Amino acid sequence: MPKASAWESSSSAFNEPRSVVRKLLARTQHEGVGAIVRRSIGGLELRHFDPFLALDEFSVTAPAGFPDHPHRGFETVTYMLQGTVRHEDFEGHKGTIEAGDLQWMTAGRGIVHSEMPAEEGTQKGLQLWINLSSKHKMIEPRYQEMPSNDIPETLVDGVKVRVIAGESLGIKSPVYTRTPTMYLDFTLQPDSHLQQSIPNHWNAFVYVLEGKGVFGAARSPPVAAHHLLLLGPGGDGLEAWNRSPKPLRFVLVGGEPLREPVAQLGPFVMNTEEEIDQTVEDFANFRNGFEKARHWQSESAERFEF
Ligand code: FJE
Ligand code: FE
Repeated sequence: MPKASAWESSSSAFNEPRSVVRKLLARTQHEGVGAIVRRSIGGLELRHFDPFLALDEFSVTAPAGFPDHPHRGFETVTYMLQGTVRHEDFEGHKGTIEAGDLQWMTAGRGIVHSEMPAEEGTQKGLQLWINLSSKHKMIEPRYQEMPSNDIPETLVDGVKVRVIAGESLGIKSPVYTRTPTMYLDFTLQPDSHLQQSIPNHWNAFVYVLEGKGVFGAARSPPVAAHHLLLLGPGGDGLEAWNRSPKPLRFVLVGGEPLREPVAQLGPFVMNTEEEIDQTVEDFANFRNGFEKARHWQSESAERFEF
């Protein structure tokens, strides 16, 4: 038997690589209160990418942040890159999300919470919004939280992966994805190459965090940080190369499309306009999951009096 070559041993088998069908630069915009986000999914250029509703690369420096606000009908996945965010919700669930940590929040029928910087300096991270199917929009809220040390990680032939959701290079995340989702954080050293399988029929994208990478086809031009790449529907895997002298870091995210109508009003995402009207009414009247919003405000709101 010949010795496995570098890329064979760092690969996961697939038949046909997917190609990049669209490239989008995420420009900065203001969100929350004084916070800055690079929004790639969820903006005017790309409204949704089923089942994904939004992808924000956020940057917050106190006193900016995301003070008390509601969510209904989807999940927010917060993955910290730098610094610390403090969160608290109307049920008394609170804590900090530090660099490398993950918070997978299923808002379901309703959450009201705040997400604020917890340190000096700039806090950075990614927040992904994943839609829930009509069957699951009104489920009880729940959290899955993983401190950095608990996120499965491995290094094979210059390719490091942190498995936020799904499976890669022989390791698996314990996170339960109500909407079937994969979420992988890759760092490729110079001259390394990756092959990662992606389920057929799933929508999938790459978001580049650092460095420059070649994705999809070996002859395509390198792509720099803050770009979103949509992968085509054909094929069952991603091929990526780092031919630059610096590390390349990107996330690969995929999900099974829900193929349902989306009605959105800010942080409320339902299937129909009637359900959105009902949600606005529920929130205003503290009903159907928003009961605890009546007498709650976050400690940060008390401190800063927004
Ligand atoms: C917001 C609804 C929201 N991007 N990235 C409306 F939920 C939000 C919001 C966020 C957010 C929070 C974090 Cl920690 C990271 C985010 C939007 O809280 F800004 C508006 N306008
Ligand atoms: Fe939020």
